[in-house]
Order: sequence, then C-alpha cells, then structure tokens
Amino acid sequence: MLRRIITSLLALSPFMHLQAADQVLRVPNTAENRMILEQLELEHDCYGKSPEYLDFLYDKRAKNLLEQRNTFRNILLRNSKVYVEDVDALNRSLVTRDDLGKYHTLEETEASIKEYADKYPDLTILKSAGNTHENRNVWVLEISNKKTGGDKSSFLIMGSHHAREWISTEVPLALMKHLLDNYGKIDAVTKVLDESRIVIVPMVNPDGSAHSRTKQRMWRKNRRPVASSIGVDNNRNYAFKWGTTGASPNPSSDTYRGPEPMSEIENQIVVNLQKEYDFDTAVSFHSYSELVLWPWGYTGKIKSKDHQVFEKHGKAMGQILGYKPMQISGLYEASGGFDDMLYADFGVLTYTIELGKWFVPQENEIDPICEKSIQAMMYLFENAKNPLPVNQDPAYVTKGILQNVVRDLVIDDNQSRLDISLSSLSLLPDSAIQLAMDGLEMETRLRDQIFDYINRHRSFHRMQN
Ligand code: 0X9
Ligand code: ZN
Repeated sequence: MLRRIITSLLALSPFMHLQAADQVLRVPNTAENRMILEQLELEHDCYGKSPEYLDFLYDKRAKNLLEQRNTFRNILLRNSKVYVEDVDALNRSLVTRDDLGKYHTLEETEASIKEYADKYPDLTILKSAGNTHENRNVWVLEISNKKTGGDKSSFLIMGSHHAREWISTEVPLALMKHLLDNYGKIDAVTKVLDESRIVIVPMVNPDGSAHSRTKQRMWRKNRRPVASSIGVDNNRNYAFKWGTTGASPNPSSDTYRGPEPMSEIENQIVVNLQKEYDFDTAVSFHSYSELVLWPWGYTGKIKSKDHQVFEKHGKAMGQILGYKPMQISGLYEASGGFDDMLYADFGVLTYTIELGKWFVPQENEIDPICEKSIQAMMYLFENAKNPLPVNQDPAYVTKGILQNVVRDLVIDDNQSRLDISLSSLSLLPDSAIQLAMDGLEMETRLRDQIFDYINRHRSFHRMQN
C-alpha cells in the first residue's frame, strides 16, 4: 500500500486540482520553483527534499493560491509528479492501531526511558530538563560508565524536534537499548560507555509529539499558542541567524520561527544541555528524505571552515545508512536550526539525519532503520570524539574570520563585530584572503563585496596614519 502510494511517481494529470484529498507533489529543486513556493508560502521545506527535487503539500490552500496565479501554477506544476496521492489515506494505512503498534506512544516512550534508567543504575542518570507549555517533561538520559572518570567526550542524540516525524524518536530509543543492553557484552559498546558520555533526548518536543500521535498526525510544531495560532517550529527558533532565511514570520505557518529567537522552552532546554555537557558532537534525527546533513543551513554562499571534517564523517555515516551526505543549504537555505547554532556558537560537530521515505515509515521498516542508525552512531562515537580540535594554522584561522564576516554581513549585520573581523583581515595579503575564500568555496559576488569592505578599511587606516 505505502509503496504504491508513495513510490509510484505518477505524472500529474490536468485534473489533479479537482482531487479533494491533500497530496504531496514532487517538483524539480530549481531556484525558480523555490522562489514560487516561498512567495506563495506553500509548505515545502518541511517535506521531502534532495538536490534534484522538493516535495510540497498540495492541499486546498495550495490549490486555491495556485489557481489565482496561473503563471506560477504552470511553471511549478509542469514537471511535477505525485509523491503521495492521499496524505490522510496514507497515514491511516500506516499505523491502524490505537496503541500505535510498534511505534511508541508518549507514555510508552517515557516508560521505556524510566525502565532502562532503573535497570542500569550504574550506567545512567535520568532527569527532566524542564517542563513544556502543556507541562510535560523533556526527558534526558545520560549514559556512561559512572565508575570511569577523566575528561570524557560527550555526544548529544535527539529525536522529535518535529512532532509528526515519529521514526525520529524510535532511533534514539533503540540506541539507548543497544548501548545499555550490550555494555560488557560488545567490546565497542563497553569502550564507548567507558570513555564517553552519551546524552539522549528521544522527544525534544513532547507536546507536539503527543498531539501528532493522538489528534493530528501531520502536526509538526510545538503547541504553544502565539498570536491566535498554535505552535512554533522548534527547528527555526534557535538564535543563530534567526529569522533570516527559510523561516516564516507567520504564526500559522508550519515553519514559524517564533516571536523571537530562543522563545521556546524546548530550544532553551537544548542550549542549556549544551552549556552543561559541552558536547563535542551532536545528532538530531528527523524524517524524511534519507539524508545526512551539516551546516551551514542559513546560507549557501559559503561552506563552513570545517567542511572537510563534516564531510568525512557525514560521508561515512551516509555510507552506513545508504543516505546522501551534504551541506544543508545544498537543498535550500533555512535558518534557526539546531545544527547551525550549536556549531557556530559552541563549536559542536552537528548533524541532522533525515530518516526514511516518509514521516512515519511502515512498521516493518522501523527495525532496519534503527539498526543502521545505531551502526552510524557507533561509527560517530568511535571516530568523532574530538572532531574539531583547536587549530592555529593561519589558513584555518583566516577561514574562521571569513565565516564570521559572512555571518555578520549576510542578511542582518552586527557592525561592531564585523569591524573587528574586517580589520584583522585587512592586515593580511590579498592572496591569503583569496586562498581562504577558495577554501570556503565562497560565492563570487560575496568575495567582491568583502574585498570592497577590506579595501575601504585599509584606506581608512592609511588616512589615519
Ligand atoms: O527543515 C528542517 O527543519 C529539517 N527538515 S524537516 O523536513 N525534517 O523539517 C532539516 C533541518 C536542516 N537544518 C537546518 N535547516 N538548519
Ligand atoms: Zn524535521
């Protein structure tokens, strides 16, 4: 059933708009299509994506909007395919039982974490990191051999920033079980827990998750009422470059960024965990699209200064999972994500992994997805302990300054911070700056703009001397 509904990419029939059911359409991922989807505020960056295609929700609202904009409609629909014929029917066919079958309800998720914390007291610390708007706990399970000390590396593993992405809770839960049940049995697991701290948050957004599981399958955001709508997209609410690209200011949008940066308790909880544990590496699970993603998300104008490290581990995990590894902005630009903020502001190696081919994969796909994800996480625990060492190499330092210039120059700006970066760049020879720009694969127009700024700085200082 699922296979029939979502993998038979049907050519779009001219009568498709007469269909009453909500559908998901797949269109080529071109700048033109992205512009149309954005202008009409059609929900797209929260569906499937790849460098080749973008999925978007073709519901009543989308049909009406496109009916009023014939040119847009013709461009957008000319090469479109139906990815999901009937979203409701698909969701109903996937999990038919009230107890959600193999998927964990919110209560089962909590019970499972508590059971494992009780069963392995020497290896776990369970705590609630705070209470949500609807007064639910955000449970955090720290896993490590408490008897071994020293300076342990720490890893953060999260699920369900987004409510409807149920599989993203299953993977952290399966990982928790794998680590705890196999300590002392599988050498690699024993070593990981002796030498590292693994912090697991299976449901970052429990209010939304409960709502999606019991009332509205397609619910994505949290459940806090803001300005006559409900819910903020927790993966658009982080502070770094908040609200600059690919995040909606409209409270009724599925990608609503929130009233201000870090306005949401769930986001505050994640950043507080970062401050408490000083994570080296972090992974946030989502669905769907079979991708391994890393910063930057807010801009596609540069790669990060640590792109090679991101790519190395991203490719290795992609290989294990059978997923495509890439920088987020190769799909579209979107700001306010966990990955950009923890990387930019805390120097964490961050990944977003988009699991499966739909938000809720078929029940028989859960185990294979979990098994491969566990292997990918074991790879990361073994290979990304101190992934971004402090590097004093001048070329690397220059790339770091340049990526800060881009941060402060692109879209919004922080003039005083920018001035400091520009004055240190203005002391370097052009060739060194050029080389660093090459290293970041910086967009040409941005290079020119930055050189203009640097030259202005230089002449200003010459005049002063
Ligand atoms: O858009 C998102 O938040 C994620 N995709 S989803 O379909 N699961 O909603 C991707 C997040 C990638 N990271 C950033 N945009 N920073
Ligand atoms: Zn998501």
